[in-house]
Amino acid sequence: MVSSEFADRTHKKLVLFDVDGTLTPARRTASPEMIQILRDLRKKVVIGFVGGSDLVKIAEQLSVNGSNVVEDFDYAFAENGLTAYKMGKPLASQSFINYIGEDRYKPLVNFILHYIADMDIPIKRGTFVEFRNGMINVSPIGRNATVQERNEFEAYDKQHGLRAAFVKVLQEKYADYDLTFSIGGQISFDVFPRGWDKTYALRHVEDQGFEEIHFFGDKTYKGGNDYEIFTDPRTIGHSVSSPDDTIRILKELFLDN
Ligand code: M1P
Repeated sequence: MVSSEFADRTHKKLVLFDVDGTLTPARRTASPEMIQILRDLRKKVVIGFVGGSDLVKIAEQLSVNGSNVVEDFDYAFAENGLTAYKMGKPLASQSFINYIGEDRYKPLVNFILHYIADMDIPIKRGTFVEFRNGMINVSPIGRNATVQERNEFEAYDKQHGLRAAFVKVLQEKYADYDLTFSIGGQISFDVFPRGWDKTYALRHVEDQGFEEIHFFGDKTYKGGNDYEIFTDPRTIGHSVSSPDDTIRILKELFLDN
């Protein structure tokens, strides 16, 4: 049985969304049309987001006039679900540092910083390693890059494969750490224990009695950070090319009938 908290919905279905490239353009805010579609959708089904970023950044993208994003969605999953809320209330979570331990983390981060220091790329900014609850995020240009600098780095990386080469080195050197390295965005990659990809969020919802769990994402190809949850047997996956494509499919499946 689906929780009585959701008794007002017409369908006992859960619809989960990736954020960047699915609900919003990369690292940008959601359009007024998308916000309206989500409000309409929430009257019919239970909705949630599953983002790789931390909650502060997702809130910047999805909050409307300072609204509380963990209340605008029934489920809010940041950092792949390592930070999780249901109806505005926090759910239990684990942390990357507890899992990996200080003794193993230190050599890993030292190696990453040395590697970035030795990278010869057109420009560097700041915040090369972002330490989050459920993962670390590693960026050769640095997370302080502007939107234009991000776009330029992304294009440069497409040509030179910098992140892919970096990840390969880390996979080999730290094979015994059992980590996943996921290139989900424009300027960085995420590092987290194996299994802590977006399917992690499903453990919060799989026993909640939903008839169907839908997932919408743009990086659904192998190696993309939506791949595991998109292909998971517990979800019905939808691969989208942009937020407009998400709107189109939502209308077709849930709203235009
Ligand atoms: O949501 C996808 C990714 O978005 C950001 O990536 P980037 O800054 O490289 O564009 C990061 O928050 C990353 O953790 C996340 O997976």
